[in-house]
Amino acid sequence: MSTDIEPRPATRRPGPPRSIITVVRGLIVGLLTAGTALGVAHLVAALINPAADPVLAVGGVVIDLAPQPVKAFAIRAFGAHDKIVLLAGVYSLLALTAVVLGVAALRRRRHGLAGLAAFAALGVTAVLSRPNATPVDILPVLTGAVAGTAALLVLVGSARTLAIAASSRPRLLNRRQFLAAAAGTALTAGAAATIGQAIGRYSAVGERSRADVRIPPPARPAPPLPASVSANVDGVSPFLTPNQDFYRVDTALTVPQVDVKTWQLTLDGEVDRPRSWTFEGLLARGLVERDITLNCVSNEVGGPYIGTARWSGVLLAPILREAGIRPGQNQLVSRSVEGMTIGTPLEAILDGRDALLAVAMNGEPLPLEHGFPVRMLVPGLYGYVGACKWLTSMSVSTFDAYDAYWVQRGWAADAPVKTASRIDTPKPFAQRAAGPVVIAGVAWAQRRGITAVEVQIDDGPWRQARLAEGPSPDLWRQWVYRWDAKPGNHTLRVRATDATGVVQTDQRAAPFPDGATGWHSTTVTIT
Ligand SMILES: Nc1nc2c(c(=O)[nH]1)N[C@H]1C(S)=C(S)[C@@H](COP(=O)(O)O)O[C@H]1N2
Ligand SMILES: [Mo]
Repeated sequence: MSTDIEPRPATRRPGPPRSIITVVRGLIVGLLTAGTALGVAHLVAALINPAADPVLAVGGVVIDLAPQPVKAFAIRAFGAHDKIVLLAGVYSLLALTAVVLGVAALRRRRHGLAGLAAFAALGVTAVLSRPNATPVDILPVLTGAVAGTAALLVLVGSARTLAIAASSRPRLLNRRQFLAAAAGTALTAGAAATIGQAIGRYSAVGERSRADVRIPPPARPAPPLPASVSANVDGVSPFLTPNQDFYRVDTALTVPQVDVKTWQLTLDGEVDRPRSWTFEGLLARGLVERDITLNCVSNEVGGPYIGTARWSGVLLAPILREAGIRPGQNQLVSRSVEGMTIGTPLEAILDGRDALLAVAMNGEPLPLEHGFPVRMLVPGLYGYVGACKWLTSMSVSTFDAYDAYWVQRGWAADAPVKTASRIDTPKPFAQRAAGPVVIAGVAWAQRRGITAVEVQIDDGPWRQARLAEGPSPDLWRQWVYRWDAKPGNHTLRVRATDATGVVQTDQRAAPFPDGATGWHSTTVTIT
């Protein structure tokens, strides 16, 4: 029994029970060991390749492996914060395991070391499994593991000294030793992480490159938007979505930092004349400017993942034609710098719509989050089949020959935007005074265009809403309905009709696998 080996000294001052001390100490040992390992790994990753940070790599693996319902839940529940939530989850799990290992390490050093080795193995596997990984990417994990081992030995060593000495030496001194070791390790971990962050910010090549980029004025500017595209109703999404409000959906845990000086776009696969462009070379083709509404297949009925911007870019169809598409091909596979693949039906690009290699959004170079320096944009298709951000290569092939990222995960290979409408105002559960109440929102059916929007109050008849102007079928349309509201709780519903005459279906469908359907409704209280 341990009490035989380490008898409690009679002089021991009353204090917390031994088991609690062990747990607290184990907690400190575990967290500081993990902190040192991750801090050093972060620093080394910042120096060689930010994407080789093991936490980011594990997070990336989680994103890629997460089953569809989990992803859908994350997008629904956390929206644009899904990545922060994911990283917080990874860190919490790591911290929890680290604490358990820390307590174990206090008993047996080799349990702690084995735990560290297991984490290093996990880190190496995750890092090497990332797209575009190279062997040097394991350096952050390896140096992190070495630093973690050193921290563990120092901390366990001092903790050991403390435990052995507990019976014979003054407690205070030994606790001091432990605290000194802990403080030293904490400082090392904190310094490594902070320097890593600073280097990361300093080497934000994408930010600097974007600041230097000059986008020439479009050779074919978009006609000015008439004021009548706006229904002039407070609470309706602005017709053009400001860049900082534009929704963001992607799998990138850190925003890719691309330097236009080294960036290249290649076109290959089943074409007669493969070729590549520098950024300047691409711009030299001349820019067109277009107002286009983009939305995400993951958008729920009534959801926020839609926006409209004035884009400028190079027309994609002529580029493909010049390259000479071989017979029998039906897919263009786009690849981004961080390894995303997006498959677009060639037909959609070549049928006369303005598919773009976009370089500017609302008069600025593309924001980093939206794909700087170049992204694809295909009007009428959901983003996951037509809007590859941080584009770096395009390859002509067939849908039989290659499944792109989302198709590998069960999403539809071809995904034209479905006709939909949304009530922007009143907000759900709003309270309004009886009398005139303005109901308004947006409707969209890119490529076809919206020709009617109707509103239904409770189970009453469908009434025509007034449509604001719709200059192009590739744009959403604002609508307004003036309602003479009577007191009570009411349900408001909206449905749209597209230019093919098809009325938006009331059949509820989830976003998976090719876009949500159903009527958006909202409940309000009239007093
Ligand atoms: N490289 C890359 N491009 C991507 C994605 C991604 O995850 N990675 N997501 C796609 C999806 S699902 C959508 S809806 C649009 C969103 O574009 P936005 O973030 O600029 O709004 O980008 C598309 N392009
Ligand atoms: Mo999307």
